[in-house]
Amino acid sequence: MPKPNDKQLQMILEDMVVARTQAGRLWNLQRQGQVGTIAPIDGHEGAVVGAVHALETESDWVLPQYREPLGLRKYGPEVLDTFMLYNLGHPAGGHIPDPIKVTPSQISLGASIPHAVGLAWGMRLKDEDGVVLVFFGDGASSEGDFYEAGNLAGVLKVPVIFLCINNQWAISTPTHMQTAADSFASKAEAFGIPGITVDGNDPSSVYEAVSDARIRATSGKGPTLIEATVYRLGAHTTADDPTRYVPSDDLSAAQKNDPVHTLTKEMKDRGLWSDSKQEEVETVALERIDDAFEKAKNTPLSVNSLMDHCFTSDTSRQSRQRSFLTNSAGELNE
Ligand SMILES: Cc1ncc(C[n+]2csc(CCOP(=O)(O)OP(=O)(O)O)c2C)c(N)n1
Ligand SMILES: [Mg+2]
Repeated sequence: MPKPNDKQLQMILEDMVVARTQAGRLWNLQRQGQVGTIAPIDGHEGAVVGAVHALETESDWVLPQYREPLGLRKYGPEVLDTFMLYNLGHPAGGHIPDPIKVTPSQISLGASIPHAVGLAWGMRLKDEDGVVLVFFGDGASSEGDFYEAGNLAGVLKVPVIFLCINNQWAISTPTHMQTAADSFASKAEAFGIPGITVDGNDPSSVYEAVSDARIRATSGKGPTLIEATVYRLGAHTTADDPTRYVPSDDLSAAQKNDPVHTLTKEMKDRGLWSDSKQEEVETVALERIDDAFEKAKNTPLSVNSLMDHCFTSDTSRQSRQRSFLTNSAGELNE
C-alpha cells in the first residue's frame, strides 16, 4: 500500500492541528451564543485528514456526515466558508460552489450513503475519472440506507469507498449496543466487497487503506468498506453532556492515543515539526476561522437561497413561494 511521505505527513499534521484549533474556537463561539450547534471533530482528525490526503481533489468526491468539515481543508477554503454560512442558518451555505467536490454536511444518518453510490455509478456511466468517498459513523451503519447502498455498490462494482468512523459512540449508545457483529468492517462480507479495520488514530494507516481502496475502485474492481477506529474525545455536540455516560477511565485511556498529540510527538522526534511551527499553524487557523465567521455573519440572509440549488428551474409552486417571500423579505429579516 502507498504510504504518505514526510512532506505529506507534515501537511497531514498541519491540517489536523488546524481542525483541532478551529473546533476549539467554534466551541467557544457556540458557548457565547454566536454560532449554532457544532459536532466537534476531536479524536477524528487522523482518520478524516489521513483519508482526504489520499484523494485527488480534482476528480474525487467527498460526502461528509457532520463531524468532518474542519478536516477537509485540502479541498480548499470554500469548505470552511460554506460550513460557517450553513451553521449560521443560510440555506445556500450548504451548497459548496463548483468545482469543489464536497457535498454539504448530512445530519440525516446514513442518507448520504445511497447518494455516494448513485454518484459513483453516474461517474462510471459518464466515463469520468475519480472515486467517491463517503464518511459515516458507527451509528449511521445501523440505517437501512447503509445496507441497501452497500449491496447495490457491490453488485454494480462502482468506484466508492465507504469510510465508517467507529468512534465507539452514537451519542450515548456504545458500540456493543449498536451491533452484535465482530466489527463494522465485517459487514462488507454480505456486500461481497473487501472490508478492513484500520487504526483511525494513525493517519498513515488510514491514508494507506484509502489509497489502496482508491486503486481498487479506479481499476474497476469496485468498492471497499473501511472501518477506522477512533475514540470520540469531545462531546457528541454542543448540546450534549458526555460526563453523564462516557466512563472517565475509558476517556483517559483514549486521551493517551490522541491522534493530534501522537503525531505531533512523532514528528517532533523526527525533526519534522517544532513548537514554533505549531504556534504559527494555530495562529493562522484562528485567523482563518474568525475570518470565515465574520464573513458569514455579515452575509445578509437571502430569500432566494432557500430555493436556489433545489432544481435547475423553479416549479410553479416554488415560483409563487419565491415571489411571496421576496415581497415580504423586509419583514422576514426583521
Ligand atoms: C436518521 C437519523 N436518526 C437519528 C438521528 C439522531 N442522531 C443524530 S447524531 C446520532 C448519532 C450518530 O452516531 P454516529 O453515526 O456513530 O456518528 P458520530 O456522531 O459518533 O460521529 C443520532 C442518533 C439522526 N440524525 N438521523
Ligand atoms: Mg459514532
